[in-house]
Amino acid sequence: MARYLVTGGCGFIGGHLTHALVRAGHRVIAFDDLSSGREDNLPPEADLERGCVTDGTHLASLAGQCNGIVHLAAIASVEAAAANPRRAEAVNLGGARNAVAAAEAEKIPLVYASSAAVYGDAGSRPIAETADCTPHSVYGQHKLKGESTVLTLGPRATIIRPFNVYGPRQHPNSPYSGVIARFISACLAGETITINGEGLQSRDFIYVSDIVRLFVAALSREPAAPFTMNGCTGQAISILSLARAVADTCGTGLDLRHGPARAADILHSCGDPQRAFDLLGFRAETRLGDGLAETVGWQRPVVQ
Ligand code: UD2
Repeated sequence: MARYLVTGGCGFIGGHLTHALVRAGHRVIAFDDLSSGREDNLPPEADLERGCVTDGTHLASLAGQCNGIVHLAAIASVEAAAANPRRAEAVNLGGARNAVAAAEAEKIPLVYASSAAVYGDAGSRPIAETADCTPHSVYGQHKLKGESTVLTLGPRATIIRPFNVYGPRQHPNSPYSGVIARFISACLAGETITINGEGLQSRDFIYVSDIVRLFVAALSREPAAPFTMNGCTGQAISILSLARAVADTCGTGLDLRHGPARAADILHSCGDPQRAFDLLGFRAETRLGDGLAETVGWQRPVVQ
C-alpha cells in the first residue's frame, strides 16, 4: 500500500483516479481548491485537502507525506485558459513548477497530466510523441513549458498527454465543458446542438476509465528513465459524426446548427498509442459506442 498525492483530485479525471487508487488499496490525499472540482467526486476513504497548486509550500508539505504525486490540477480547458491567460499561467505552469519542486525535494515520482494540445494541429494521421510540438493555444503552450520543467526530475518523471477524455461525472453545465458532455446535455434537454464551424474537425476520444488505467500504470512503474506518452485510442471521429452518434445513443433526433469556428481550434487530433503499449502494456479498451452509452446513462438523471 502506498499513499499518493493527487492534485485536482476532485476533478473529473482526478475523482475517477482517486477511486481507482483507493480500490487498489492505496491511500490518497486529494489536493483541490474546488474551483471546478466537486467533493462528491471523491470516495469517502480519500482525504480532501483544500488549497491551490499555486501555493507551493502547501503542496510540498503534503508531498512530504506521500510516495508519489499525480499532478492533474489545472484550468483544464483550451477556451477557459484563453479567456484568462494570466490566471491560467499561474495555475497551469506555476502549479506544474510547484509539483516538480515538491517531487524533487521528496525524491518521489511525479506523473504529470500534460495534454494533446501541445502538438497543435497534427494532421489527420495519428501523431507520435516524437513529433514536433507547436501548440496553437495558450493552454498548450503552458502545458509544454510544464513538460520541460517535469523532465528535470529525470527518471522519476512521467508525462502523459491525454487526448479528449470523456465519461460519467464530466459535468455539462459550464461553457468550457467537453464537447461530449455538452452534446449529450443538449440532446437530452431537447435543445439544439451547436457545432463550431463545419464540424469536420476530428478528435481522439478516450474513455475516462481507460485514461485512469494509464495513470495508475505510470504511477506503479519502475523509474528507469523519464517517459512521455500519449493517452489516446489511435482513432478519431469528426465532431459532426460525433453529434450523430450522441443523438443515436440518446435516442433523440439530431437537431443541430453551425456556429462560428472556435478561435485557435485544432483541426485534427489523433494520437499514436504505440509507445504507451510498448512501455506500459497499455491499450484503451472502451469503444466509443460503449463509452457514450455509459455517459448518457449517467447524464440522463443529472439533466432531467
Ligand atoms: C480538449 C480538452 C483539453 C485538452 C485538449 C487536447 C476538454 C474540455 N478539453 O480540448 O483539456 O486536453 O482536448 O487537445 O476536454 N465543439 C463544438 N461544439 C461545442 C463544444 C465543442 O463543436 O458545443 C467542438 C470544438 O470546437 C472542438 C471540439 O468540439 O473542435 C472539441 O472541443 P472540446 O472543448 O471538447 O475539446 P478540445 O479538443 O478543445
